[in-house]
Amino acid sequence: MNQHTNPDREARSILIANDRGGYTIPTEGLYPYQWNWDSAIAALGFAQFDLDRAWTEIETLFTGQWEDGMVPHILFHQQDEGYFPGPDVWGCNGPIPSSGIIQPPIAATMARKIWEQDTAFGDARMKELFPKLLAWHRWIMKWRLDEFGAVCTTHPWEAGRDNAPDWDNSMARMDASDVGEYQRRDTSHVNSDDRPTKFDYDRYIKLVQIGRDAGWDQQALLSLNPFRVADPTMTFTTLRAARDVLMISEKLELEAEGLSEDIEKLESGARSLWNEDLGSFDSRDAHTGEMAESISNASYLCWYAGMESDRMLKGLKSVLETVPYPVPSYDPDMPKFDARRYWRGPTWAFMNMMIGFGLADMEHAQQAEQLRQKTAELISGYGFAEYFDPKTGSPAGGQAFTWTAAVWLHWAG
Ligand code: 9YW
Repeated sequence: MNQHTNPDREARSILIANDRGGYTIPTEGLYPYQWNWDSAIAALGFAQFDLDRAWTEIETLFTGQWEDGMVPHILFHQQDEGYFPGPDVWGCNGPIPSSGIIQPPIAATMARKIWEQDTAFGDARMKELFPKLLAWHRWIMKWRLDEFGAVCTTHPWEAGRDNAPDWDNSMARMDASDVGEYQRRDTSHVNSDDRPTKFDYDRYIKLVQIGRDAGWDQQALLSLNPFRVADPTMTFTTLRAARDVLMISEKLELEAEGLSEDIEKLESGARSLWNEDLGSFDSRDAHTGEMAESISNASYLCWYAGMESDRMLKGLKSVLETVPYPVPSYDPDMPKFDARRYWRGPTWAFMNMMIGFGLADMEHAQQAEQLRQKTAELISGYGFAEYFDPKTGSPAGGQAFTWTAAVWLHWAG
């Protein structure tokens, strides 16, 4: 373990070093663009020392919003050869070159927190942003719901949990034999043992090709896209965002028609992801109806979405007692657990923070505090890594990572 003697200073310097002027890259080299949910977390970090910059982060994200309300998962503000697939592969036509999928919609929730902190300019900034948050929410309601009201991911990158075991069966059914030649760049920046496999990557690229060939026409993609999985990340974050958007609209007296009905629909969608045999919220393939049988860190976002569950709380308590550096992205007792491979085991500090927000909101202060302390130990002991081995704490993936720094400043530290 390498003690980080002044993590506050280090965290601030990471945010400042990753700032590209109005937006923050997740980390130099590996991720050289603006990522959607990373930015929302970065904004919380900035809010601890520069509220104006915090707003700007989210406002810049929304400069990439498409006319129909969609907010892309990556904005390619400036071409960078170090990343694949770049704007030419995605072939999108938004106001800023971008990817053609979204990421979990946490911007409204983080913007609400910044608004509550900013008593001077918060109302004015929020009034500007609000219609954009609402338009994105409506886009998700239109294009991403399954028949039960759960929110689907249409690409493993869309849920932000690239190689989670949640997608294994759905990915295995896909044919990517004609994906063609391409050059990965991620494995030239970090250890390939910590990254998704070639089998997965072929399918990630194939899904991009399908979207591009369909001109990112969502109506067409409903039948063309072989990958459509209702999952806890998309569902819980959308539900939470809807609650926050509604609350903001009430406080600022802004139009938000249909929000209460949307929340009800999303609540039943969230309940439909409950897997009784597994004793956890789970993912479900929207094409086949098959459950994934996965207990992930996203399953523990139920409180973040305002959903109580005794079974989840029991599970979390046991994780907090038995896993040295919780919360693992996949249940360590399951055969597919892989302590270092990305979303198949490692602990992600920003997911802990969101789980912690939920726990605190729903009066589980003790568990929220326990998780905060363990996350603080992890970061102060092992640094600002992209993610960590949940058993040993050892850092993995990219270093000097924006969202880990932001988590330290806003919550853990
Ligand atoms: C990708 C930037 C992103 C995160 C995702 C994470 C990874 C790779 O890195 O995605 O190419 O989109 O899985 O959650 O936003 O940090």
